[in-house]
Amino acid sequence: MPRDAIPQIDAAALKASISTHLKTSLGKDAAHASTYDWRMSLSLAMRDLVVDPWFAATRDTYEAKAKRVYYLSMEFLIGRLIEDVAINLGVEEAARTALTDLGQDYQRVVANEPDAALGNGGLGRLAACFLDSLSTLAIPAYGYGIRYEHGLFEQRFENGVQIETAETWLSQRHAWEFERPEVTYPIHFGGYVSESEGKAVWHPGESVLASAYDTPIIGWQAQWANTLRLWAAKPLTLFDLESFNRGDYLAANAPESLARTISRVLYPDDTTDEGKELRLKQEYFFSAASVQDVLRRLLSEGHALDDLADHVAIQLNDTHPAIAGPELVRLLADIHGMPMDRAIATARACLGFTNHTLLPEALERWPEGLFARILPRHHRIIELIQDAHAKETGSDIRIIDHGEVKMGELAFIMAHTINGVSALHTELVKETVFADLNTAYPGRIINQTNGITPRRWLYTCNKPLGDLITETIGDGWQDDLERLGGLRPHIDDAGFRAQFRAAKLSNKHRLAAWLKTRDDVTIDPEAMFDVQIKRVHEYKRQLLNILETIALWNDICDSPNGDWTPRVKLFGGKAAPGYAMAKSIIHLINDVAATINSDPRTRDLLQVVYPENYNVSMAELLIPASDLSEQISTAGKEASGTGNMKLSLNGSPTIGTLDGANVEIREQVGHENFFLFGLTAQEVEARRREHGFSRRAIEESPRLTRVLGQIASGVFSQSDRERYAGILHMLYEQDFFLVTCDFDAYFTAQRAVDQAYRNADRWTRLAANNTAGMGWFSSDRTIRGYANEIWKVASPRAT
Ligand code: OAK
Repeated sequence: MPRDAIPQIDAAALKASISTHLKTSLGKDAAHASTYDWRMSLSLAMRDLVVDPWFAATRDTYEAKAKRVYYLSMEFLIGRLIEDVAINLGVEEAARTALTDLGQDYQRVVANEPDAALGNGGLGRLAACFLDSLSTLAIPAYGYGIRYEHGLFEQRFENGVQIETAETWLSQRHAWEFERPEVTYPIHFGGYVSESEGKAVWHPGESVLASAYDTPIIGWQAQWANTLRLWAAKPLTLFDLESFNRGDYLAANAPESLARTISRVLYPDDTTDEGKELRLKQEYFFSAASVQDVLRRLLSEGHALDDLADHVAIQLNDTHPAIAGPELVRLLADIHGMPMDRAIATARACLGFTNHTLLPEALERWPEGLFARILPRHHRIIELIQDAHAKETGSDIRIIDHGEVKMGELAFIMAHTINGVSALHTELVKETVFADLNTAYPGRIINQTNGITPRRWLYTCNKPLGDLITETIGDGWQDDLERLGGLRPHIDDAGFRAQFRAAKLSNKHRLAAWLKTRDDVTIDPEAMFDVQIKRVHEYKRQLLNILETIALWNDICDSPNGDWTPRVKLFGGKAAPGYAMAKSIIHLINDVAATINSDPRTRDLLQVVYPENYNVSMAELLIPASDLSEQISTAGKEASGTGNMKLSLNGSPTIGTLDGANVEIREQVGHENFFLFGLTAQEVEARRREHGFSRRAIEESPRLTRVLGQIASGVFSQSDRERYAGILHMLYEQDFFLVTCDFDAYFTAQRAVDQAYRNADRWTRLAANNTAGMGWFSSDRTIRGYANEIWKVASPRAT
């Protein structure tokens, strides 16, 4: 490792650099600088430090002619970068001191940075963790995505109802990016295809430019930096002069507004597909720009297109970039003259595809007419891919079927390897969504269980615990997380347990102080913090949690002198704006919170708190402060989960079902350190087939019957009996996600949690065993798996 790549900078030099940027980049005098000015100056000073390691990485890749990974993703949920970069560069203390010397508070400046919310949830955050690990492992890689002008919407509650407003992170300058006006590609849509001398020629109807913006992603200890290249859509011609001269200003601006629309907003859907023309254009826009960029780089390095797979590994993050397959075939065949069969084989040899959901509504399908209108040449190429696949396998599985283009089938057939994201999920992928394709191509589906970066999700966000770990087992765990196992023998030491408890308590105080300042909400750090943070979806069953909360409230009211364990139930998460049931669940949680929190009988024992606008930065506060992690999805529905990993790593045991990566977490941390309940995936399937199962489950549970009666009679809705009629009807008549069937088991498991928590020593053992057992869930381990089993890449620094 060329250690000299690590920038050496002390507080004085950093202070000088910040001051210079304030003056020359921001044009501000220290006396009149705002927090924004200081934040930008600090970011630019730190960005300067990233450039040398970034150049060194590019140089080494080039010199070694190393194979590169290209990670294509519609979403990169990266959050804030200042602390992340400071930690990776090892300059956090210097930055703190420098700002203090300049009369500024480091924490206030850090908090001024808007979250880069270019993602919805799990899939987007996983992509961000992967970028961190790729750089940490010094694997040459590019992340490719869209530079959305508006990231994920901001959430407010008005009388408990979710209201969405546009997010505006780019209304300020983005400190970390480098604009690349020289890197542009034309992207075409529509038109028609003609044949001449056996060659297909696409005559597009409209075109835009994809223009690159690069953000360096620095790895642990600044050994390596990769690039996140985001594409912005721009018009080919800035405006239509002819219309302008006629005085038709609207028409004059049309090319610009048409183009800009493509990269304007992130679709706010999590696992459901809107089926919008614009969405298809977004997908093609960034996939086509990325593939053109890949080929340009390959050719500029003097490689032959036939050797593509020796130099290039392209990973499709779910089906959103699946059109990259046919686009690659189009470029190889139509533009570079490769025979079609060879073009298909060459493309496939470098494509991998990750599936992130089993929900049928999330499997993208496009109406064939729409698809053929927007991408006429790709429509034809997909037919040829389908023919080649039929010839190869003898299977009659179709990509274009019943008037729809099925992107899951396309991605599968065009990829050499398909992976699921947890052991259970991968088995279910083989048995359900891709059962037929698994038979046609046996062995093509493999598992790569997700992971999380321990740099952001422990070392940075949880300093008290990080320090204790370092004090106990030494440094080095940050990029070798399995070392956490070394904590196990210390768990028997009462002194260690006391320190572990103290670390948790200080994180709880930090969260309590933040809630007080931001929302004027008071919570007691001595109470158990019970946390459910994730997108709001029926399958994730926030509804189960809030129904149990009501039942607990009832029990406390019935036996006010019982031995209760004080709890704060914390929720965080957004619902897709068009998802009425999820929004109704949010409303119910807020209504229940208003009722319970104002009840003097239970105020000291039970509280419900739902801070608005959950995002990555809020997660960084909530996760270290959590005592109990709610992972209660209907078994068979959560592909993996990664919040489950973050919480357990931070010493927050799970109450959960056998779903997604919960199964593997439970194995790693030990069954006795996990609160299991609920039906298994197989039992779920069987139960669903029983007629009237939910009505029966309700009748058999007096607690649940009472809770639903209270909701129906308007106890939580100011006597409005209609407000939750939709939820109640769903529970009685349908309950696809089996909330009713798992209710009693969940309630019982929660009481076991209460009992364990009352014994502080026992609880600390549980919590510490979670931290000690989570070493396997580093995204470094996951990326090593992809590198060895899918991409076949190594670091040029590996000796
Ligand atoms: C989003 C849109 C379409 C398809 C899947 C998603 C998504 O976010 N899936 C989530 O991916 C995470 C990363 O693999 C998993 O941990 C979650 O379980 C899964 O819901």
